Amino acid sequence: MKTICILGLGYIGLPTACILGNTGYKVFGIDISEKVVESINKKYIYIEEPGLEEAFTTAVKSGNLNAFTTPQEADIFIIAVPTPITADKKADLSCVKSAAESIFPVIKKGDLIIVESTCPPRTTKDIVLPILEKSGLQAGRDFLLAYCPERVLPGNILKELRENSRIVGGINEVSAQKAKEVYSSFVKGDIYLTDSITAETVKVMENTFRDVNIALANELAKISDHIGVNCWEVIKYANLHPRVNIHAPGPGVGGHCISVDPWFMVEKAPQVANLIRQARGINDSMPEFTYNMILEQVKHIKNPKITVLGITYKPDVDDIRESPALEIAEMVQANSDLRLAVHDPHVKSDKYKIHNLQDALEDSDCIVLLVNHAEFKNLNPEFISKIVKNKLIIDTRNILNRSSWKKHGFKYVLLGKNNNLKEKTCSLSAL
Ligand code: SAJ
Repeated sequence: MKTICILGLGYIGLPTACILGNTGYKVFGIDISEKVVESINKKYIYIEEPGLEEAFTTAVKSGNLNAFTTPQEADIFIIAVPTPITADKKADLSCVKSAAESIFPVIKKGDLIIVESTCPPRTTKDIVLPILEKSGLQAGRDFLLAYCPERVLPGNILKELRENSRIVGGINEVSAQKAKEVYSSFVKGDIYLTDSITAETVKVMENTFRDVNIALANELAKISDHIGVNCWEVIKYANLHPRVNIHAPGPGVGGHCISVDPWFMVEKAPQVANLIRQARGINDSMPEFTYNMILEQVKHIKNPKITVLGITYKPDVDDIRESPALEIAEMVQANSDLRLAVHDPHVKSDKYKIHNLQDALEDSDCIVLLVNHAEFKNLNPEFISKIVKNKLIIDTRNILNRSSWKKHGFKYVLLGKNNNLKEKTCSLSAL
């Protein structure tokens, strides 16, 4: 039985470890956090992700998944640690570097090392390779090295790990071929081989594509305010064109991927990466734009209670990393003229006070829907109208039924539409 060490047991490393443990590998899950390691060895799961609990239980019960705080000898090593950005928007590669540092003492001839963490192009060759060669072994000859980015969507990780196609970039051909064999054991999608620098650039550009397109939608939302159109209706109709796909505007772009990775391209060529930098700026401006919408709506109310619905970075997950919704909640909290109540059915937090829905809504002056969790699509305006103090709701995701909220006396305010404009367009669906 082949052995695999997976370094980093987070949102990518843990699901990958479970799948590999259930695919005939003996997996050593490595994490520097003792809490994480203890939790796995006690068979307790700490990440909310559809299908993960079952995959985890099967893997640990079979004895094929065990966790450690330091790397063990193995045939294959997968590095799946975070790559955040520093305050000056440069890639913080300290976790990748220390993961590589931690394995060079245990690697042996014939081992394969795969980097999965999203990295600025050239990281595998220029940073990871020299660290591993401190073992005295030569990369590409004594040990193999490849970059294979994860491309899975949080909230759908298990399914996408199995079904998505993969891009495997080797530092040489044999490295790419050997890495492909590992993924072939569980990936149903196609596996493409290339060099490590191309694979790194592909990964960063996928997320950059999203970021730039979301920025376009957010800019449209701001412009729509000036024109007096409903940007959601504009997007719906524009996207009927066979070659147009305007993304959805919102209160900002969050998560540890799309809001971070484009900076890796900027870092590589700051003189030319203008569009990418500008897109980041537009998306980063959305929390403040949304906060100003709230201030505008409550400016006549004394010490209003603001009910924030959702603080995760996107719907139906429990992840609050780089969350624009959380940033907005913090802006509200920092304003002593406002009172904040937060409800999020997915978040348990020691740091933030999370109310149940009823408490969050009671005596509220302004409800702000920031995350399109499935639960929020069924909010009952009739019931809510009886418990709030002031009937005002701001929908930043366009998921609520405007007419039913209006029917129950609410002022319904939508991001991306000039809400003060009384003029009615002749378009029926925009009314
Ligand atoms: N968002 C918008 N408008 C949109 C789409 C998204 O404002 O039209 C916002 C969301 O609200 C959220 C953020 O963007 O705050 C990111 O959400 P997401 O669901 O689009 O993506 P992530 O960050 O959860 O996962 C992305 C995925 N990349 C792409 O779709 C190109 C995923 O496949 C990657 O594996 C993941 O990044 C990663 O780990 O890099």
